[in-house]
Amino acid sequence: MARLDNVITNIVEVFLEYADDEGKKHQLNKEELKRVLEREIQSPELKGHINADDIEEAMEMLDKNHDGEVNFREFCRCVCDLAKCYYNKKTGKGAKKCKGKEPEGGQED
Ligand SMILES: [Ca+2]
Ligand SMILES: [Ca+2]
Repeated sequence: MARLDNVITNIVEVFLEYADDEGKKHQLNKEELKRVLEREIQSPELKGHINADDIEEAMEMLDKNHDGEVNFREFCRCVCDLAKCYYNKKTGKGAKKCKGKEPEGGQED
């Protein structure tokens, strides 16, 4: 498979594998989210942006529609945010605003 084919199918497959594990299908609850973050993100610099040790905070950060679970759309946004962080780091654009928080929340840390 070409590289982007791989990336795209992997995003879908990783999501479904964890999201369909328990509870609601196609939704990551806290336990599932914790597992996917712990097992599928190993690079220290990416781990630094989303911390599985503080799953409450990670969930709050990702759960944009506040239904207590992470759906595929929210998961994609997370992956995309991590990609942007990596991009910024690689291109030297400064990775400061890479906590995955969006201005709509109104809170800065
Ligand atoms: Ca689930
Ligand atoms: Ca949600």
